[in-house]
Amino acid sequence: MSVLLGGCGGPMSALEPAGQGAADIAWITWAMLIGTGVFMLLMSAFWLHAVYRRDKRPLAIGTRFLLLGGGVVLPLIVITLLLVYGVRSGHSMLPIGEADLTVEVTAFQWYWEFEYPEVDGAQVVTTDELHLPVGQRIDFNILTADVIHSFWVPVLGGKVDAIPGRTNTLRLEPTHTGRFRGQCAEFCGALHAHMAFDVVVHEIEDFEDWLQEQAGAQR
Ligand SMILES: [Cu+2]
Repeated sequence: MSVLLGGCGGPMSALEPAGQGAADIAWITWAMLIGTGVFMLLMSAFWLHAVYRRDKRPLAIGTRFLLLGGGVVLPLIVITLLLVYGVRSGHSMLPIGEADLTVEVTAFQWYWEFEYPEVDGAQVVTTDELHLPVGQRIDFNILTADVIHSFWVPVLGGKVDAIPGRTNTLRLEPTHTGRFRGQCAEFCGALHAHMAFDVVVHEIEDFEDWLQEQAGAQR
């Protein structure tokens, strides 16, 4: 098992979440994987039983019960649960309510530019390196300077496209400090595969210090 899952960790793993949105996505991934696995085993057991049993008379369970239960009631319950969970976790990645920090993201062929709030009139901008504070709600206003790209930090949450002429906003909330990695998730030309960036999640005070330091260097 550890051999099979050996490639699933690391700084870009959606299965090792370090953010609220990614944790929601990882939870539903495991729930669906285990749920469908159990269901498949159960169905396989029924199938084996049907094929190999000696008594060929119809089962005692009514076909009506099986059809209504398996064809109407079960899908209704599963789809309703998925819908409620999906809407709730989807909303947590939308800019609803005040954010603690807003970062302007601009995608270029083939790099990323990140613009942080001004500090005493100095504008801090980084390229291919995104610095964030832990435990804060952060809105990313995502723009593109040329073609369609897609902003994605798998350990933090879902991905959102950068579309010419539009600003798309994604909210992420890092829950762990550390160094992670993001990647453009929309084919955008010859160097698309190289359009990755580092993500550094700091303690809040360390982030403030970093921002001050960068602003000081700009002056
Ligand atoms: Cu791109």
